[in-house]
Amino acid sequence: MTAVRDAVKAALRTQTIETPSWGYGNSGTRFKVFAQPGVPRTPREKLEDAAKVHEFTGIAPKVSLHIPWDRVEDYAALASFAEEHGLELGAINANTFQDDAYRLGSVCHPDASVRRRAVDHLLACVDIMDATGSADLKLWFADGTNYPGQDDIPARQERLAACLAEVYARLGEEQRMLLEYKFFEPAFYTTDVPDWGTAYAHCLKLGPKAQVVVDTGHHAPGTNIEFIVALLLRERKLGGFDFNSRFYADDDLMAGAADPFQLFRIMHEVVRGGGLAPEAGVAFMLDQCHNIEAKVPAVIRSVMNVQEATAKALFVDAHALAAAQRSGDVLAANAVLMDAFATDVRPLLREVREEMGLDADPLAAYARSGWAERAATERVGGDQAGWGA
Ligand code: PSV
Ligand code: MN
Repeated sequence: MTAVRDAVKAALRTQTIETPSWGYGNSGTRFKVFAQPGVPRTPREKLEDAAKVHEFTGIAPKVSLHIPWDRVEDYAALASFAEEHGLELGAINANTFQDDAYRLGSVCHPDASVRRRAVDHLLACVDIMDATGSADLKLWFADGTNYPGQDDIPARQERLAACLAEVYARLGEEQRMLLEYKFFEPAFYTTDVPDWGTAYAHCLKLGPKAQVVVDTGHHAPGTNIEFIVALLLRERKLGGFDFNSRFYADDDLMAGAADPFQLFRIMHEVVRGGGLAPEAGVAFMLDQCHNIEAKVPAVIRSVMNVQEATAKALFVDAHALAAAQRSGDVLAANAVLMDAFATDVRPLLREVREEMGLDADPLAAYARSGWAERAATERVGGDQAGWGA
């Protein structure tokens, strides 16, 4: 048992989780954005908050940026600021969904001048990656149609392919394009990248530097996400995750809050498919918004939830599982998974943290640190980051 525990601990030490800059800003629904005291006003202040998540969890050294929400004059200076805070800048998320020009779409828009504007933005994001040292360009498109007949479905796919190809050609040796899918919203009749199959087909045509992102909140109810993960890993096309929880739609709640068993099943496929090893290149990102709860502790909780699901997945007895599967023993095979899921990994994770020189309880340590109070006192005036706040 000690050998198993040691192996689990060693594997856990290789995992890092990337947190989203937008998770630290104010957010809400179309009904209301609730501002919170101490919320960052600038990309640097978002990084200061992210640094706290890393300080207390020890496994969140990367931060995804969103452009233009995190626009700054000097991106290299922002990267240095991140480094001074023990962080690295992670994926650059493009935004081709908030300009008036994008009413009918961006890279799939019928008007070539709008597509040009969108591609220019994506190319500018690659310039930013060059300056920050970020390896990943993360693309999610709000493109689609609301009414039958509104536009030509295959023509939109052609436009998408051409725009992606232009951006792909601009990527450097070590850079990747991560294409995200989402089954609906904001378009309701057709969505141009609605599912993993569409994203996969485009990535396959583009080449090895294009991979698919699985946002756990972007599926119809009942979709077997772990199957998608297993398949993409097998095809070496799983670029990463946007973890979050959903009850109904793209809820963006804390990862592991709604359905920790699903998160465990996903992490089991990751472990089974070799996706935990850093060389597999799977980016474990969060894509969340904390509308009613305090943001930094919510991100800490989410990181811990992903880590717990990973630890449980690492406790799956692979030999016993393979033996049960080979002999067709359905109940035994299922029991192997359920035993791992039922393992209380919290004592082990406390040990891992202490071995890393951290407090065993990240949330209590954060609360004691006084950071929330300090931010609320010092971050007064100016415009808080977020939508509409
Ligand atoms: C919109 O659905 C979204 O949540 C996508 O998942 C992106 O990853 C994220 O926003 C940031 O653009
Ligand atoms: Mn996402």
